Amino acid sequence: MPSNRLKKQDKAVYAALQGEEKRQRIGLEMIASENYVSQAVLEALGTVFTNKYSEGYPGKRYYGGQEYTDVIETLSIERAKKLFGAEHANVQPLSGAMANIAAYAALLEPGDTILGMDLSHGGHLTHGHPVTFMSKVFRFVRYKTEADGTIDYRKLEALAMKEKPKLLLAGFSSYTRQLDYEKFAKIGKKVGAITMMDMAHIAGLVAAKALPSPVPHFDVVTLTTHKSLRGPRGGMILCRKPFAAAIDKAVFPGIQGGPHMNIIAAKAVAFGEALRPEFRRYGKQVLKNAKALEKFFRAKKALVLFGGTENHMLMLDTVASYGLSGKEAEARLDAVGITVNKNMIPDDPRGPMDPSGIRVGVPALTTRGMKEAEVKKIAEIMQAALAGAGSKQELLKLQKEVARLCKKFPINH
Ligand code: DSN
Repeated sequence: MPSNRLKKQDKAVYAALQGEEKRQRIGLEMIASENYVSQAVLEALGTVFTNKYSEGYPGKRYYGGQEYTDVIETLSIERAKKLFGAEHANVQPLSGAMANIAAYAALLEPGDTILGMDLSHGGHLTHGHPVTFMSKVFRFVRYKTEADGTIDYRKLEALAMKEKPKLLLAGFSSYTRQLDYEKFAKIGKKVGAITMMDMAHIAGLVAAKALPSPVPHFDVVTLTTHKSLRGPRGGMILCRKPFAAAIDKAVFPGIQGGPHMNIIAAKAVAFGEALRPEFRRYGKQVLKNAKALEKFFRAKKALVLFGGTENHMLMLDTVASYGLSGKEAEARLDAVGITVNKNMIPDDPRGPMDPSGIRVGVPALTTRGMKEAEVKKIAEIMQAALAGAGSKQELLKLQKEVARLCKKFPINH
């Protein structure tokens, strides 16, 4: 809860904070990349570590007064390595985008080729979308998914043989199937490419051992700490030892300045939580909840993309399923207190601001303690909102059901 000091000193900020706190409390968060951090993580974020400049790394800083920041960053690194069985961890990236950019900077020269997944097929902006600055620095080539939602690894291999990428990139922000890590590693080896996986979305599921880990298969693995991993907003890079020095140098001084030590403290707390047995149960439940969602929408004959889900999220073609654009579907669900995001579907004929689908995820619902029965109930509400006429009265009735469910499953971990 916000402190009294903020309430007295800055009413405008306090009012917005209260509004957001309430929005999160009385609504269902189904944006696949969002979650609720624990009270302990929140506390670590709001600490005096934010006052400190700590350019450099533990034991090698450019400013004095680092006895406690060194403890925090070392703890965060050691916990991260233990959690993912990694040889090296850099916990300073401020976000997933910065982690990816730093990895490119460490591994490549300008003009080098990166082979990554197409955005509309589940990839990510930072994997080479033409609107990004990185696309001006490196030559990105994109692979796509097949009509059944899988990746054809023979085609991927042929593309890699033709394009000779220096970096073969796996990972996604809206792809719902499991990648074959061994095949990526084999193709990388065959064409002499460094292999990198961006596991931002599934990092928590990997930490919980609910999904296989890409860490043993890839040279470099980037991630964000705030999605399924349920930590503070930020990024991280894991890598094999031979890449460690280049990665550290690329993060600082290559790309970033002073690390945000309060966030690194919160990362340490979150990794500590993820090392506990409860987190394993959480990860398994996330997968079960996503499957329950898929089962429901399949039974309703909605068009579930990529052939279903093997992780924490689902992609629905809302134009084909409900005659609603992604933007319209997002607005309908917003009106009943369910937050999702509109999303491009493979080779979407519509634009990114009003695409053909929505992406729906269950990590935040699962943090509230919801299981398959509640997910089914939520899916029924979603179905009623999307398939109904969308009248104000109808949506208000559904919103009340959402509020009741939220009350029964408060955010209190
Ligand atoms: N914006 C994130 C997501 O929603 O997946 C990816 O960076």
